[in-house]
Amino acid sequence: MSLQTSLSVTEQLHEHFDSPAFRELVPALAERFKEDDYVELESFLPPALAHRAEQELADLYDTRSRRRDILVPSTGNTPRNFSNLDRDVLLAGSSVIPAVFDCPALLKRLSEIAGQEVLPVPYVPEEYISARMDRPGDVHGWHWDDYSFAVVWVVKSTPEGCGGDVEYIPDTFWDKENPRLEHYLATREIRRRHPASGTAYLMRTDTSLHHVTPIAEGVERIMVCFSYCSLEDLDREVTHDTMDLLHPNA
Ligand SMILES: O=C(O)CCC(=O)C(=O)O
Ligand SMILES: [Fe+2]
Repeated sequence: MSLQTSLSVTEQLHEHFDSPAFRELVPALAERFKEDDYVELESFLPPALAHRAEQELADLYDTRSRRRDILVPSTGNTPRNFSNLDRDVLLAGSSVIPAVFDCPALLKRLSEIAGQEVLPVPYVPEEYISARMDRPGDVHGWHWDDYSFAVVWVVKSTPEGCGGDVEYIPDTFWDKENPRLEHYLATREIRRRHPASGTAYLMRTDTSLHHVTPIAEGVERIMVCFSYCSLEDLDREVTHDTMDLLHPNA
């Protein structure tokens, strides 16, 4: 038996995120994150674990996913059109995704990159979720997240030019009563990114207005979103309107 297969998922993740190769990337990522409120972590998971998680997700999308086609009032009635998996389904059906969320070495690296403590969110249904866009026009409309940070692992990306782009506007403020999207979209520079399959990105999600652009026919995009908070988040009142609409069974 190879060393790799004899290690548990937790141990493999620890080894990966604590490896010299991963740690060496951190200073440059931290610099970039300070600048952009966004950084990409290429080949986020070790290949064997990525492959395992992909297979688990494929099974879960076959059997446990729910189609969502809604407008979210608190983000200015922007659309969500995709299928998704909630946290409890991922907990029961994936040996990898829950372990990624909890991995102490990952939290340490994320904290170094963010320049502050990055912690698991205190609201269990929001810990990790997955969404798959697979119908023409499927879109994850403009919004902010409830907590400060998200790591979005793009399990499967779209070809360039077929939609599925991440666009964001940093340094924006979410007023749930009056989100003023038109104001931000009309007056601010929109930054566009296209994270490749297997890449994860860390974003400052409470102050970045962000969305995923509508996909073209015949393409598919699958992601897993891990949510993290700051120490400051723990002291403020956080509501979860969007989560409650998108994951009503969680
Ligand atoms: O799919 C993405 O890249 C973004 C997902 C997202 O913003 C979210 O789930 O809150
Ligand atoms: Fe988001």
